[in-house]
This record gives sequence, structure tokens and C-alpha cells, in this order.
Amino acid sequence: MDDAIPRSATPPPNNMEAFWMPFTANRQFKSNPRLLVGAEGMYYFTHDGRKVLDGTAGLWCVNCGHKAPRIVKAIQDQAAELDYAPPFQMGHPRAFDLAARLAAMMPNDLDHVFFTNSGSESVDTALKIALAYHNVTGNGSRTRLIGREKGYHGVGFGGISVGGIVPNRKFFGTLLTGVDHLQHTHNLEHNAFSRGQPEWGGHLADELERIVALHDASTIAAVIVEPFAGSGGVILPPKGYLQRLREICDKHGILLIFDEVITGFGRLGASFATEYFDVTPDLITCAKGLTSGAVPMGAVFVRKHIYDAFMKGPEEAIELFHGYTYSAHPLACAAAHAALDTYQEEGLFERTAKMAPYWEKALHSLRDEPNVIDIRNLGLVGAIELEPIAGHPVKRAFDIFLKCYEAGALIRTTGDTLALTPPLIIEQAEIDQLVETIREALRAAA
Ligand code: PXG
Repeated sequence: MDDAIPRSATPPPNNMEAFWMPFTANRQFKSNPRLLVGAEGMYYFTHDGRKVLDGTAGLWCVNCGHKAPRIVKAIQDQAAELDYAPPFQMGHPRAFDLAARLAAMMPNDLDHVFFTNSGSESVDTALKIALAYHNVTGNGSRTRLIGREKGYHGVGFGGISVGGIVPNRKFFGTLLTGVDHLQHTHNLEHNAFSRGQPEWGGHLADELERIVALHDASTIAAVIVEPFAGSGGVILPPKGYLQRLREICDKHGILLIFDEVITGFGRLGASFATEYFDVTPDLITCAKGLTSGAVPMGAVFVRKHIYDAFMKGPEEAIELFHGYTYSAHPLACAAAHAALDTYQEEGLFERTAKMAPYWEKALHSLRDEPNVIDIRNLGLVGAIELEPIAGHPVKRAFDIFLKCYEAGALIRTTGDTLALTPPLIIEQAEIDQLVETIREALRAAA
């Protein structure tokens, strides 16, 4: 299989200046680039002719593994059949089939789907639907949105307003008004080296009561949280926390939004976190694993009563003034159908649940390595938090990232935490390889 991949070195482009790279140290990168020129299954192939184990599923998205054959073929066939169809006042069959298929995966009555092209767009869409829902149901005073510290909800103005990652917010003005934040649940004093969900911290959800008391429920539209915070440092929900948020939202008529851009499509060993934690929100955002990263696509699930609330005016009237040129793009729909086929036929969600205990054990074997101050895991997600170098936050983790890459494993860093989210097809031997590469890097850097 590997023979099909160009393994010889591919020189970097002569001019790398023009591309302003996202969330990247541009000058550092361009002076010593890390370019990917091919991929297959669990591996990337680099411009300097190396094979690198993908410990991050691209960016938490390539859940089926690279170049999953059904997805490749579906995209090729779709491009040859129907390249584009306008989604406003027009449609194409695969979009409807896909929405029905996705709705069938959801618990309860989360049975309508709005398509977007990214997680950020899904978040902005969900926030807008929440606000508009209160409007059309005669509760127009409910305009406040509640997010959480360390939350990541993409980079649109809505997403950074409810998000809680400081550098993602502080350069961009006053953001949306009327937003408040729950406190984050990261606490090493109580929870360091927890396996799976931490015992301590469920009570932190009660802070929502304080926020409601301050603003009054009649002003609050929605609460948005990631079931576990991904980019903010892989912070897992304490036991009972999400259930408690649901109860408080119910009590006060507040919509609960789960941002499942990372947790959707098998990452925890269930279809979605809503299934894994058995808590049903009113809206769910997703993207990434929806197409296994192969074509940009996102989606928002809404409960029946929310959709129905909009279907009331004259039949010829547009019910929601929102949408994207590429909503339900044919190539994305084809890729998503093929990704769902792959998840199903290869049993990848069940496989993840089965692999999770091995993953947990392997990760926690790093506990006594130099500068490790916490290890967290759930499903096929892992985090190794490192003691920051005094006066140089993030440097230690980034150095480990570089060392691992040189040694043949791709990992991510968020702050001084190493984040691991491999494709769901990872084998035990590859888990060992990933963990041993990190172990060597930690020792070499000490
Ligand atoms: N919500 C959540 C929970 C996310 O994790 C987004 C929204 C935004 O999605 P888009 O498709 O607009 O990027 C995300 C994205 C990382 C990392 O390594 C995580 C994301 C993106 C890039 C890097 O932590 N998550």
C-alpha cells in the first residue's frame, strides 16, 4: 500500500511568503517547514520523505483514517455527477437523505439538521437559531448567551464571544454583548491523573444558577458548552456536571447547546457525547468527523419543537434568514454518506469503546516521566499536561511536539498540554508507538 505513496523528498515551494497560515507561528514555520505530501490510513508522508504516525486525526477530524476508500470513491463519483447545487430554494437528493440519516443517529427528538461548512459556522448557526427561536415564540427578551471559560467554539464573532480562550478574544474588540461565562472545570489539585471523568467538580455547574439569578432567566437564551473542552486543554466534564447543566436549563427555559465538533462521530466510543453521557441538549453542533475531514462540512441538529416553532407563518415565507452558499454541498454530502458507511461497516464507534481501556493504560504509563503533571483520557482522547518552563509558557510542549514529529509521530499542543486524538482505526501497536515516541521525547527534553 505504501508503495503507491511518493516517499522521496519533495522540496518545499520556493516562495512560502504569500500564504498567511492560520493559528501558526508563520515566520518560524516558513524557516523550517513541516509539509505533508501524502497520507494513508494512520500515517502521513512528509516532504522530507518520512512516514509519520498521525496521533491527531489531522485536527481531530480524520476519524476514519486517511484516504478511507469509500470516501475517496464517493467524492470522485460525486464530482463527476453533480458538482454544485444551490441550497436556497433548490436542493439535491443526497442532502435530504443525509439529514434523515443523521437525524436517525440522534437520541430523542433532535431530528432536524441545518448544514454548514465548518465548526465555526455551526456554532454561529446554533446561536442564531437559539436567539431566533425565542423571538418567534414570543420571548424576545431572551438575548443573553452563556459560554464557559476555556471553551472553544471556533473563530466567528459568535464563537469567540461565547468562547473562553483569551488570545482568541482579546485582539478582536468588544465581541457580542450580553455574554457571560461559567467557570472552567480544570483543577489539578482535585483531579490530577483521573482516569476518565473526574470525580470532583460536578457542583461547578451550579454556578449557572448564580448567573441566572444575576441576569434573570427571562434574559437568557442559551448555554453553550463542549461536552469536554478540546482546544482549551482537553478538560473532561466532572461526573454529574452535564446532567446538572441540563436540569438548570430546563428549570429556567434556557436552551442547552452541546458543541460536539470534536466529540461527534465516535471520538468517545459512542456516536455523539449526548449518547455517551446520556444528556440530551436542545441543539448540537458538529463538523470534522462528519466527513472524516475529507470535505469541509458542518451541521446543527435541533429538536423538533424548535424547528416546528419556525414553521408557522405563510407557507411561501422563508422561515429562517440564514444559510451558506455551500450548505449541503454535493461533494460534502457524498463524503458524509461515505463516512457514515465507513463508521457503520467497520464498527468504528464500537471499536473505539473497546480500544479505550488499552489507550487509557498506555497513556497513564507516562505518569512518572519528566515534567508530567497530569494525564487525562476518555474514549480515544488523551492529554498529557506538562509543567511549564518558568517564564516561557507553551515552550516545553511545543518542543515535545517538534521532537515527536522528528521521531515520526504527529501530536498537538494546547498551552503546555499535549493533546492526542488519533484516527479511530488505531491499532494497539500504534498506540504503543505513539506513547513510546512521547516517552522518548519527554526524556530527551528533560
Ligand atoms: N467548536 C469546537 C468544539 C471545536 O473544537 C470548532 C468549534 C471550530 O471548527 P472549525 O471547523 O471552524 O475550525 C472547533 C475546532 C486543536 C484544534 O487542535 C481544534 C479545533 C480546530 C483547530 C485546532 O485544538 N477545533
